[in-house]
Amino acid sequence: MNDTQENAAIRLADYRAPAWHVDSIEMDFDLDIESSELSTRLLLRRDPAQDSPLRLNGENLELLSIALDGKTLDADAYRFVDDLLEIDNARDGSVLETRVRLRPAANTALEGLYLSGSHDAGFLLTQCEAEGFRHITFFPDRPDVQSRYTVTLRANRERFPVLLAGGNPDGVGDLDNGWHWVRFVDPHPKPSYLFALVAGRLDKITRDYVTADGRKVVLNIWAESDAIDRCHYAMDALERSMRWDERAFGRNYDLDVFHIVATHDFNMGAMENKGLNIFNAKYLLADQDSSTDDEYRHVEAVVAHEYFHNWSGNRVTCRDWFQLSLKEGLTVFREQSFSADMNSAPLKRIEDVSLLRRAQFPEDAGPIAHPVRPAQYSEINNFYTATVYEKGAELVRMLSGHLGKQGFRRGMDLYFERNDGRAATLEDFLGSLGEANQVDLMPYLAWYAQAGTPRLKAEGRHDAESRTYTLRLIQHGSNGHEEKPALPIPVKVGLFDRDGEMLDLHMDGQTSHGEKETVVLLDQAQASFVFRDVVEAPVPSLLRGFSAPVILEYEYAPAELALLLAHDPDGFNQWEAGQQLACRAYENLRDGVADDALIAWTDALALLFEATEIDQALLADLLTPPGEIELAEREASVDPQRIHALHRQLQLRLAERIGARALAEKYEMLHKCSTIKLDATSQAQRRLKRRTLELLGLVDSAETQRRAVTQYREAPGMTDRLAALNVLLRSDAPQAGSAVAQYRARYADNALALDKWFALQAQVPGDATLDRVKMLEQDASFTLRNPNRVQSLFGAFVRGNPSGFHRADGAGYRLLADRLLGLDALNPQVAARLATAFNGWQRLEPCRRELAHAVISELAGNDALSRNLSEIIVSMMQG
Ligand code: B3K
Ligand code: ZN
Repeated sequence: MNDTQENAAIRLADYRAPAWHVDSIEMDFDLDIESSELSTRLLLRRDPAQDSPLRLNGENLELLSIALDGKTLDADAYRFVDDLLEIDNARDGSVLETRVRLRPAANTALEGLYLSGSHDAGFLLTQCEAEGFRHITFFPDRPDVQSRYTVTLRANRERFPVLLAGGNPDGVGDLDNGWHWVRFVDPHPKPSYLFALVAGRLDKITRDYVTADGRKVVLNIWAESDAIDRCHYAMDALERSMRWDERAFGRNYDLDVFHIVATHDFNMGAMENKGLNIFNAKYLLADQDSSTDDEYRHVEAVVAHEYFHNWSGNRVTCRDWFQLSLKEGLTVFREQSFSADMNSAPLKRIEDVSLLRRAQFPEDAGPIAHPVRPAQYSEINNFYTATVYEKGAELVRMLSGHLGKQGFRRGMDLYFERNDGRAATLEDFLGSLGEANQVDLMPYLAWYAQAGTPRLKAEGRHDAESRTYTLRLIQHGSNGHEEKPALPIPVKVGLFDRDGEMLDLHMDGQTSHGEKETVVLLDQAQASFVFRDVVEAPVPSLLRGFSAPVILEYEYAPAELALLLAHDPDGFNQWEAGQQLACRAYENLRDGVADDALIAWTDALALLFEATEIDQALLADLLTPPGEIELAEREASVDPQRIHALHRQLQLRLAERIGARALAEKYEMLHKCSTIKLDATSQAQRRLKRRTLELLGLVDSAETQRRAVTQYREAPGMTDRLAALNVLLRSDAPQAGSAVAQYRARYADNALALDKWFALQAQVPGDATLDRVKMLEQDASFTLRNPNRVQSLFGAFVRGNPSGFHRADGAGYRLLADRLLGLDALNPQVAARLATAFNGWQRLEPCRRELAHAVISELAGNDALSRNLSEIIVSMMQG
């Protein structure tokens, strides 16, 4: 993102260490729904090397009183202007006391202290990352200021029986008038963004845990009473995560209690506040009647992610927000490694790479592209992106691959040891990893500094006489015209003979003689690598395991991809060959000049469909070609509706090739063993069953609709139920209406299940869906105030339904723009995230581009937009 509002931009290059630190902070809350009051006492420490006045951040705060070193300040001894409180005469060791009033019920932005749920039944909670703490009290709200927290919560006992904050419990007691108090002390100094409190009526489940180093910990998960029974899976996942981090990284938990709280009103997935994680209910609650298999896995992954932050983020935090990927990329990588260990590693890799291509590659190719470590921002909340998270995780994966498992562990041990209690930088990270292994990893910094997906061109040349195979690799940046420094790109390579056997690899100067797979490192613009004793021209399997986040360009013949699809023993690479072949098949259909790839792809999959030994979940993924968003990335002029039609045709050709009968038999076979169990085999069967039913629907509509009705009625769990409803909706089945109504009634009281109901309907392809979306907005349960609901209706429509959103008449763009305005007034973070759906508009075909441009320019001309939304819209106009 490139901000032209020069003065609003915050730059990495301008970083200065804090002039004032806060060694300890005491917070005393008097909590209530409409109005809460808070007294804060800061013990200040001055950096002797700097001479700036004391300046504290504060936003939307009503200052009730202020005193320095015990004396109330005169009005001319401080100034509160532009969200900064400047105080005269503070000195090293001064104590500043402020009292402020907060309005939680009126806080619709869900940042700072706010109310979740209704006035009468809801509870209070906080969200501080990135800069929410300044909405709670005056403070140097930046992650390199770390303090010891003592937090006392006071509230009416009946209305707020549960009072929680991060840290260890340090006393409770009764007060007058039916109020009570609870105190927490956190022994670990922390940045303000990790502060949290929760107050209200909540139930809990609890478990005792003993860490590998012998600490007794009480684990509590809290939720409203109607949801508490859906927290058991998360508790198991938490315990698995804690054990895994002890084993895999030697990291133990470090407080006496660990709380997780579920809320339905949350701007993102979850938050790793020290000792008091707060979760979007979507990533915590799970039960078989209302959660799909995918959702179970997401709960496990997010519970792990937030828990892992306790070390990668909390004990070692970020010096400034430019280093965000230091904690996020690293923690995503740690979560991915955990999930790969808990589930199937190749399937996890397929899921992660698909997400990268669907969410991060388009981001990197459009106007909001930014480096993993951005150089500047206007609103930091706009930088919690797929680039910082997912690409950031790929960079850590490359480093871990470079060092090997043990070397990476050695490096991580040194990183944690050296930086414990510090606010660190990416240089600190690369420095520790490198030093522990006596290698220089600093060249990888180039990856953190440049935006865009690099392209890697590969060419192979076989020389029969010398029996050598020369692989030439050439890298170039994403947009060609810009000169970018060369990146270190690790390329994992295997070679296949024409029978699909892997060759033993021999390279001069390499220790790994005779292995089937090796990693070559391209660390300059281009280089050649020579393999010896290669008798015939091999088929190279490149970038195995997706060893670097690049776009690979290699001129495979369709038959070569089919060979890899049939024989590659590595599940990820097998899938990848199929994806590349499917892209070529798609181009066959689009261009109408050849059908060699189409035939190769469908033939290879028809064979695999009959294979008995193949993993059923992998087969389901193999039978799924790249989605419409990925296909659009390959086009210079994008017509999303044409892409949708071709994508459908591609799958139709596959279904025809496999044949209605084979599909029906497989479906029946899988349907017979329907179960509610969650083990890997049962999940795999459901995944393949869903895919089979979808393909069958393309060749035998009426029969499939009948099957889907039965499946919907008899489904033992949500995975089957939702899959059936989806097929009914997408095939416009006569039975769809009653199934939709029945689902609505059945889950009237289950917000997360209703979210899926909105999303499924919003994602039905085609022009008619826009009117359906407008109708769904009228549903009694729809509200712009709840981020999950907004996401399930509008997010699903504008991001998950390209052919519905990109109507040729521009009505989708108009609808988005209108709702963005309403949403921005309530919740700027959610509005800004939704607005990124305009990404890629410059590559639309001319008519749609013109319509999108008109709508975006109109938004850009609106000077009432929040800083969040405005930054996104301004970037869209610039790209
Ligand atoms: N660290 C939080 C995200 C905070 C987003 C602030 N807008 C969750 C996570 O990545 O674990
Ligand atoms: Zn995170």
